[in-house]
Amino acid sequence: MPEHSEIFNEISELLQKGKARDIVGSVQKALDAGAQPADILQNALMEGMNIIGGKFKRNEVFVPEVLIAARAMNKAAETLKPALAKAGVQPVGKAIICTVKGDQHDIGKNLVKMMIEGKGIEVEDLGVDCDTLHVIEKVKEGNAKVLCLSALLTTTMSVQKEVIDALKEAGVRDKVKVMVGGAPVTQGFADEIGADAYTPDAATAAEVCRGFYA
Ligand code: B1M
Repeated sequence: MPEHSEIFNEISELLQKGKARDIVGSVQKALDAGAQPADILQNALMEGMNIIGGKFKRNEVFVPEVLIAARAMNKAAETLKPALAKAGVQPVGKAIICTVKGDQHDIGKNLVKMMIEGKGIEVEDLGVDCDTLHVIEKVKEGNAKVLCLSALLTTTMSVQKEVIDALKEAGVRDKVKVMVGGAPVTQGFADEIGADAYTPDAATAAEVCRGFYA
């Protein structure tokens, strides 16, 4: 049996049941037992979220169940955050992250944020359903070098293009590197809309983002 698989299964089950309070204890237990934070993320939390995602798709669970699982995921991720950040270095610069207008999904965005922070980059989180003009204002006023845009719906991925177009219109396109991601987003789409980078997952996003501060 792979190392820590028992506690990883326990965490996955708790996530699927939406047991936000219990999951915090189990994540801490896994950390105390020496499990790597990235493994807990990938093999316990993401695993559980994928299972609930499949059930959602097959209409075996509905929005309320997914919401309480999402809440548990966010609680567990908060518990993991210090351990993930420990691997980081001195702050090397600033980035901005948000989920685009019309989109409420924040679990992936939060993971990308945490992993980027783990690389020693300060991240300003503008939240979900983020107004495009607000994003542009933040880029104008701040000194962020990278702008990260998350979109989970086929209907909101086009808003990533809207943001890039608005950056151009405001004359600040060159001020930031734009990174895009989220389940429906592809490299082809990123190329088409003129993004500087597409990454399929949080760990790769953090690596690519760090590369922009080299
Ligand atoms: Co929604 N939802 N949802 N949902 N939801 C999906 C996305 C869906 C695929 C489910 C399905 O039908 N199979 C589907 C989209 C279909 C489509 O567009 N083609 C869908 C739908 C339809 C909807 C609603 C419209 C449902 C409804 O109301 N009828 C509605 C829309 C609300 C809105 O946003 N306006 C809705 C609502 C919800 C909840 C509120 C219930 C909840 C969100 C809670 C929350 O986020 N706080 C929810 C959830 C949880 C999901 C699923 C089940 C899980 C998403 C998730 O968090 N995954 C999802 C099905 C699925 O993905 N299996 C689904 C885990 C997360 C870690 O992965 O976000 O993909 P992900 O992030 C990954 C990568 O994509 C990447 O890194 C992350 C980690 O490695 N990544 C980036 C993400 N952002 C990145 C940015 C980067 C780089 C990488 O650079 C900047």
